[in-house]
Amino acid sequence: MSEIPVVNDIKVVYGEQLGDAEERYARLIATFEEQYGGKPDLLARSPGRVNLIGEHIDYEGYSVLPMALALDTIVAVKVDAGSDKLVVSNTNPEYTTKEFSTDPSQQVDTASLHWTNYCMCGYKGVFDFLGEAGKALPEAIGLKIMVDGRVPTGSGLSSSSALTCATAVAVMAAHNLAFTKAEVADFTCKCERHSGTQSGGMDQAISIMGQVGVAKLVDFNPVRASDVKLPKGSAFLIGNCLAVSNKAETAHERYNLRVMECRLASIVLAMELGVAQAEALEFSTLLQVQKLTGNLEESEKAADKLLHDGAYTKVELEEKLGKSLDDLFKDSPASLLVLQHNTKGFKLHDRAVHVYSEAARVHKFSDECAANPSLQRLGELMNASHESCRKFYECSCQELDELVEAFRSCGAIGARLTGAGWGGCAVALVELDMVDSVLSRVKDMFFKARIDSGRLLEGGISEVLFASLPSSGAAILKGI
Ligand code: ADP
Ligand code: NG1
Ligand code: MG
Repeated sequence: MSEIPVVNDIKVVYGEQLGDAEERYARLIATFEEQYGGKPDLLARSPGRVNLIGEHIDYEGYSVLPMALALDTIVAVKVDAGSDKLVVSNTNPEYTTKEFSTDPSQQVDTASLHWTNYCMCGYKGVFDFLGEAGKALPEAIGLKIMVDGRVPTGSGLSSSSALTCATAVAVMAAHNLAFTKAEVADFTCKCERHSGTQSGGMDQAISIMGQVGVAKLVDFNPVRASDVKLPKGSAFLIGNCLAVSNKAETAHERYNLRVMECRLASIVLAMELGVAQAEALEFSTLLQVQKLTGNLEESEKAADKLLHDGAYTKVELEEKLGKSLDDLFKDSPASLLVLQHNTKGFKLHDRAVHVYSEAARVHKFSDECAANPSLQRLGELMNASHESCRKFYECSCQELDELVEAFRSCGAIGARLTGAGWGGCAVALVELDMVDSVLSRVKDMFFKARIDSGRLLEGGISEVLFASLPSSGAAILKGI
């Protein structure tokens, strides 16, 4: 297993894609010195990601196909041995500084929705991991921390995981600990759940394990990432529809509700397939149910036939399961919050049909990439993925649909929302020699009206519409 690279020369790890990297590091170090009165001991970086295909299936145990972005989050850290505090600040003054005790068992204050919650997730993750592995915990030491982020927030490019992962890696290194990338990918997935979203693991896996030049097919349990070479002559463009989608804020009515609907779908579908009630209640993912039908296609057919259209009500489900939903989810505060707010019931048919069909599309996409790929076929899979997210998973929004449509009508071969959705970014597949033309036409068709109405600065276009190449995952930067 590969270790997180620890290097003495910043340029080796990072210089590949951002020309101004060195300047950015120098600025961060200077701001750190100004605020904390000394240089950081080390920096850690972890990138955002774009998911090419495989949306809302990682928490069901299915493989996904993301690539790491060049856009990243850097965390600078200095050990403050005389203190028993963590001081967490940001180079962006909009994000206020907060202090914490060094106690790793403290709860993350999810209700505050404060940005430092993700740093605390990363901090706790290091200690949780050691504790679960039965290893001795290092003595908690005071830390001065400063964050500098470039991943647009609430945009489906996973700024939250870039922040969680960069903090976890910085905290690990500050304590002179060294874990493998697979270990960090695994515990950062779990620890980001302290923020209140019942995260599946894709974002942390690619943020840690991403590599220059290749997308990754990420598998779970245990987390693994294998290379997927993107087709020659193709490029992926990213556009931000400008509707912000903050996942922790809306988790009870969006993300965590979907996670719950999938769990309920797996139990009900297992029962419809003949599993006894008591045994079915142990099912937690649609992947487990797939073992009953044999394959994805059969599972999709079973879901389509055996789960009814529209929403199941709470009463209907409790009768069927012989158990109250509050009891079923009693160990999960995030799920109890979903139940507290839920008024519209649970759409099991649509969610399960999406999950099984999307999981199949991921395999078709990676198989296609492996052998003489047809861009047309890849584009069709991306389009079908968007349609399923829109129609069955209901995680798109009007602005995203409009942007996806704009990409397609401006020459993209396929386009879809990326990340959790409900706002944020779309990703489009284009022929390499069409990149400039598609960018300029999408700028006119989608972004010009937003510039004219003052929602977007003309000079800000490159931050919301750009081409992206697969970049490298997390790294520790020493010798600064
Ligand atoms: P996404 O992961 O798609 O960007 P999320 O809603 O999951 O969206 O995470 C966005 C949240 O992550 C922000 O609202 C903020 O709290 C936090 N965050 C991410 N990056 C930074 C950063 N560089 N500085 C401060 N907060 C950040
Ligand atoms: P974003 O949009 O980055 O918050 C979320 C989840 C992923 C995955 C996607 C949907 C977290 C940290 N990330 O991504 O695990 O489920 O939605 O495919 O919760
Ligand atoms: Mg996120």
